[in-house]
Formats: sequence, C-alpha cells, structure tokens
Amino acid sequence: ETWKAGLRSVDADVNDITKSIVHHIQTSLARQAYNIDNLGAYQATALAAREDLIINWNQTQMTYTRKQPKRAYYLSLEFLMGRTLDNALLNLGLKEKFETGLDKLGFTLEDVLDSERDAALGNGGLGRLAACYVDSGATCEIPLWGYGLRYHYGMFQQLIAPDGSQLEAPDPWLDNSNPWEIPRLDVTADVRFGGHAEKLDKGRGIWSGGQEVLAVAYDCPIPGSDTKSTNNIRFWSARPRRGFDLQSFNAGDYDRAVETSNSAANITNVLYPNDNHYAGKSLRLQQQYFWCAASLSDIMRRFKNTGQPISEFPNHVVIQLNDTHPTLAIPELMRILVDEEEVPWDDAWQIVTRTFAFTNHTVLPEALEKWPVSLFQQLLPRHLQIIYDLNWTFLQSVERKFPGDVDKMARMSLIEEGHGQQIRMANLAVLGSFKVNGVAELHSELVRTTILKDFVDFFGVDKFRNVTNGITPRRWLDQCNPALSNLITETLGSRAWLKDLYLLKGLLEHESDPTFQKKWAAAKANNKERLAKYIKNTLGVTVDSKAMFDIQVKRIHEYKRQSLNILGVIHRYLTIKAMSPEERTKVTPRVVLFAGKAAPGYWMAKLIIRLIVNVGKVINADPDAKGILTVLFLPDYSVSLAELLIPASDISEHISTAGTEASGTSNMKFCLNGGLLLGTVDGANIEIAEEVGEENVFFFGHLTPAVEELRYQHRYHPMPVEKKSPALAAVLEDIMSGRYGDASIWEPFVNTIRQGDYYLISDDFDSYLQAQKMVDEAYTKDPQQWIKKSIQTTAKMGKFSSDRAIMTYAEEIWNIETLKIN
Ligand code: 26V
Repeated sequence: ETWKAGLRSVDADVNDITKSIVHHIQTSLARQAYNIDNLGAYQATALAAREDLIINWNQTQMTYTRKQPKRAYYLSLEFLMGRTLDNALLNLGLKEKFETGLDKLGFTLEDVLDSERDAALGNGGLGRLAACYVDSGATCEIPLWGYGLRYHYGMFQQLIAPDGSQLEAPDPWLDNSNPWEIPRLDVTADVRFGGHAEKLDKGRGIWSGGQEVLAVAYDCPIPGSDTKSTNNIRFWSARPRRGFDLQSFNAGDYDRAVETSNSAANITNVLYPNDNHYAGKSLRLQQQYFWCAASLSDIMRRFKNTGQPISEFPNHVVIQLNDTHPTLAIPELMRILVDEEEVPWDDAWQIVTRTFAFTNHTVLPEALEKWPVSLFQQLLPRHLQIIYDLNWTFLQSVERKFPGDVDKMARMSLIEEGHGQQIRMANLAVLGSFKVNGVAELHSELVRTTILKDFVDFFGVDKFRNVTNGITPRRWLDQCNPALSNLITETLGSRAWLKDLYLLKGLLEHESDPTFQKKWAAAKANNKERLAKYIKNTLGVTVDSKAMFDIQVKRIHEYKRQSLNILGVIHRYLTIKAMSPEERTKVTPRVVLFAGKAAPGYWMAKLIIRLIVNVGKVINADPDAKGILTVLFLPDYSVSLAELLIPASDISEHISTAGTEASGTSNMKFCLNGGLLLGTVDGANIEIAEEVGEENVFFFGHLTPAVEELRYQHRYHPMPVEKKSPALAAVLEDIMSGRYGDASIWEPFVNTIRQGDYYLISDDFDSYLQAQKMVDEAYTKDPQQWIKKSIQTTAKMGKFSSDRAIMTYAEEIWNIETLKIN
C-alpha cells in the first residue's frame, strides 16, 4: 500500500521505490514490468520521482498562499532546462536509492537517465540562465515563479551534411509525452488580438473585437536542493478560443473556420532559433503578447486573492523582465489597471513603475528589438495608444530636464521615426522599470556609458545596476561531474559546498598534496575517457584521451569568433606540416573540439561551421598530424552534451571581440570543473580572472576601449593582412589554396577578414597564437603545476554560483524575503 501516490516520504526505502516504479509501469503506462525497455523504465521512474516533487510543490504553494509573502516572477521566453530526472533525484536526495531500485528491476540508472529527451526551450546563454535561476530560487527558498511558453518544437536538431553544412530538423520534444508537466486545464486566460481601440476620458480606453486565443497553463515543478521548497514554471500553451469561428462556419466557409483555429494554436508552435539577432516576425510579437497577457492575468488573479487593495500590488509582486522580450507586460499592466480596474492613469503608472525590473543581455545593436508601429496597429491597437500616451508625457519631462536637446529627445523617444515608425522595446523597458541591470561588471558599465547613456543622465545612475550572472553548481558540477564532486565532498568532509560555493576555497589547503593532486588528475582523466567513448560511439573517431582537450562550445556567431579558433588550428597544422618527424614528437598533442548551432538564417555562421568540419576532415586524415592534432565538430550541441563536454576540458576558449560578450556563462562552468580559461578581456572572463588569479587564466587580445579606434582604422586606413599578420595571411592563403575544398566556397568568409574585419580577427590573431603557445608550454613543461592551477581555479569559483546571483536580485532589486517550507 505504501507505493500509493502521496504516501512515500523522502526517507523512502528502496523497496517503496521499486514498487512505485512497477506500479507506474502497470497502471500509468499500462505495460508489463518484465517486458519494458529503457524508455518505459525512464517514464515510470520519472512518474515515481514526480510524486515527491508534487508533494513538496503543494506544500510550498500552500505556504505561499497562507503567508502571502512578496513574490517574484521571472518572465522569460526561454527556459533551457535540459533533462530533469537526474537533477530531481539529486535534489530530493534519492539518487542512490533509485539507482539500487532500478538495478533490482534489471536497469542501470545511467541508461534510464539517458532515455530522457532534453527540454530545449531556449537558444543559449539567456535561456540556460533562466533555468539556473529557478533552480537557485528554489534552493535559496525564494518565492520565485517562472513564466514561459510551452513550445511544441524546441530548439532545432542540428545535422551535419556530408559537405560539412548545417541542416536543421524539427525537435518535437513532446512526442514521448512529458512526465514533468502538470496540465492545468482549468487555469486559463483569454488573450485578444486585433480588433479596435477606443479612447475614453482620463486616459482610459476600450479594446474590443478581433480574435481571442485561449492560454492554458502547464506547470513544471522546480525542486530546490536539499529542501522541500519547490517552485514552479508556468508554461502557457495556445488553443483556439472555439474550435472554429462560428460565423465563418455558418456562412459555409469551412476552410476559413479551420484556418482560424490553426493560427491560434500556431502561437506556441515553435521557439525562434535566433540568438543575439532580431528578426521582426509578426508571429514572434504574437508570442510575446500572448505570454505577457496570460502571465499578467494570472499574477493579477493571484494578487486579488490576497484581498489587498490594488495600490498594494508592488508590495506583493515584482516582475523581472528577461531581456526586452516581455516588455509588452508594461503597457499590458497599464491597460489592466486603467481600463479594467479603473485606476487613474498617474496612479497606475506609479504601480507599474514600482513593479518591473529589466535585465539587458546584449549591447549588440542588431539584437535590439524594434517593432513596426503598423504591426502594433493591427495586433495591439490599445497598447499602441498607451505607448503613445506614455511617450508624450515622457518626452515632455525629457524636454524639461534637457531643454532644446532635440537629438537627445529623438534618441530617447519610445518611437523611432524614419521610413515606417518603430517601437523601441529597450526604451520602453527602461522607462517602465525601477531597476535596470547588466549581467557582468564590464557589460553593465557599457550599458551605462553607451546604449543607455541618455537614460542614465535622465534617471540617475542608481537605477542602473550590475548583477553578474551565475550557474547552478548542482547541475554544473555535482550532476555532470560525479568524479570531481565526490572528490570535493570527500576532501571537504561534507556536501555543504553545494549550497555555499565559497566553501570550495577549502580545497586550497590540499593544492600541494601529491595524493590529492593525483586524485584530481584522475577525475579529469576519467571525464576525458567518458567523452572519448561518446565520440567513438557517435562519430566513430578515436581520440587520444591523454591529449590536451581544447573546447569551444557556444552558439556560432561572428562576434564569438569560432573563426579565430579555426584559423589558429590551421596555423598549428601548417606549423606541424613544416616540421621534421623528430620535431613532431615534441609537440603537445591536442584534441580541438567545437560544438554549437548557427541560426538557420545566419549564412556566415553556417559557412564557419562548414569550414571547421572540412578543416577537421583534412587534418584528421593527414598522417603528419596523427596523434598530435585532432579537430572535431560535434553535432547538435545541447545541455546534455554540455554536461559531457564541460567536465572533460583542459582548456576552454571564450574569445569574443572585447566588449561584445555580455557575460558568458559556460566560461564559469568550465572553470568550476577545473578547466583553465583561454579568453579575451571580455564579459565575465574579467571577473573570473579577478577571482581565480590572472596567473591561472590565459588572456590575449585588444581591450574594449581600443575596439572603436581599430574599427575606424579598418574603415578609413585599411592595412593588408599580409602586413598586419603574416601568420594570418599564410593561413588565409592556405584556405584559398583549395586544400579544404574549392576556394570559391570560402571566399566570402576570407573576405570578411580582408575587408572591414569588423570583429578584429587580424588585430588579435598574433596575440591569440602567443597565448596558445603559453598554453602548450604550461601543459607540457610542468604538468603538476597545471593540476595546481586547475585546483586553484575550481577552489576560487565560489562567486559564480547562481545562488549568489539570485540572492543579489532578491536583496538589491526585488526587496523580497526567503521563506522556509516545513
Ligand atoms: C534573443 C532573441 C531570440 C530570438 C528572436 C530575436 C532575439 C533577439 C535578441 C535576443 C537576446 C539575446 C541576448 C542573449 O542571449 N544574450 C546572452 O545572455 C547571456 C546570459 O546573460 C550572456 O551570458 C551572454 O553573454 C549573452 O550573449
């Protein structure tokens, strides 16, 4: 009887667990326990673990309802969750018991964990950050919920064609059903699109007509580590309000009626696969509004249940905007307050501007969202009126503060004039928020001094803050690197470091202990072998796990400069080719690994992938490079692949043009796992170096202040690559020799460097080679010293826990308290 839902406690014994799994095989899956595959075993195991999550979830939500704490809501269009089972078992403290239980049933936990599909509802850093933050919110016992969209198709699956090109296949991740979501068919919201807006007196308006779409909630429990505190992400799914448009149906226009129902359900069909690039698609704007409107109606309903007067709203609710994607929540809350709650306009604006805080994640101009006014007119006519009214008052106050500065007014306006007016979402987000933050010290400073300078002048600098990003050490060390995690726990004497990452500094005591060093090196070796096995199984390539593993994994983008890496690889190859066999024996063997997706429409990024793959093919087939240089592009980068790659790196590359990478978070993951960092003086690399010591990182390249001047020179006083860097010129010439495929294929890429070189490859190339040389020397000449650097790096990464980051949001931005769940 004990296996019945709800009766098992966290102290469940193995017997209860096997019973529960068998129970789910029989009654939830309607299958037989003796005839089940790994996928079935996974599903039953997930359902068994889910029961514990849901019990804690209920307890947590009941406590929130009873105690009515101030709550924070994280609005993010992306939550890059990856897999859930392993993480859930670890957080519940039940992993070992489940492992034993499954073993009794004839399964290995590893195979069962591997049967789960990634939830890839995000592009890259921004989406994974949201996932780390909800983990930390639950762990730190902060009343924090996420709101997102339940896309039917997540991030596309990347395939590599025989010629090396990226191909995209859809990711129907819900096909196997998702045991981690709880459909809430009774939690819904009506979301209107189109129709017309009428203005009444005192700023009020009426919005009617158009088409309504139904938002249905799906909840995903987020367990904290070693606590009952279990938070929630509410994902909205779109459904047509009625199965068909009755009027069209009556008119006999069946096709049109069905079309209506299609377009409504379309809204949550697919995640847009752009990263750091704005595309301006109408459906994307519909996604944004659908999600903001549903989330705000839900938040408002919950607030009203507290029985507080509406003026109390900002004391009970704070909403964090993850980039500008949810900026429509600002005019939407205005609309609800003014039109529906009949709050006077100025009072409503007071409430709104005490509710929202905004995080900026990029300074790249091509990523800034702007929506055509004409599109707003069509889809969101009432919001357009509200935005115009806000802008009118705002520009008057700008004029009062900076009389006659028309350029400033034009820059700060919510509307960009020009052929076709556009709404500037960043300006609206700043205007409607009480705090604005960047994601690393350098980035926040760039936000203050460049893209939002006018707003700093206007609002004062106190509104503009920094919260350096962080990562969850549960997933990004304990879960992905058990070998190292166990060694750390054994050395420090407890697992407390997982919830207080600064405790890692206790490892420093042991940095010179040869036995400890040996164990440390053994953990790394183990992870490299694990990765080598994966590479053998998936690509059929044998890599030497004793070689230095040099890894660059992230979205493919010109600013991230995978190009610099592959050009450096070619230089290394040419150097090897020019050596005598005797000289080659002295080369430090390297395995260079790349992974990452290019946006399907980003032609140059796709060409860079193709170059990497083809350079790899030539080098890996060349006997001259055998055993000393291997170059691979691993297809279909994902959270799960990251969990395999990151623990296996000796060195990882974070080599963006200075000033372009807002923070980076994989840099933190690699360093936490004892990989050393090779990077530019950019984003969070700078703070990592401050923490782990500059002697433990390999920095190179020009600094941010030099970038503008260098670009100016490229434009007006171009210098041939041959003169600037003969080494780079030789590499480009080698590419154009046809060795890696016809020169005509690569010419457009080579031209980006020869002409304009916006990302300063030619300026940083020699410095990059210099840094690589130092990496080689440090690795070969003193292996013991390398291990020491690795230990020191991990030991000093305490700052980069997302627990620290989320507590900074809670204390410095949200003004919110933690709440213990009993
Ligand atoms: C995303 C999208 C998604 C699809 C449609 C168009 C569009 C436009 C802009 C963006 C924003 C991307 C910004 C972003 O991902 N920034 C990354 O944020 C990470 C977490 O803070 C940070 O570590 C990375 O450095 C930064 O590039």
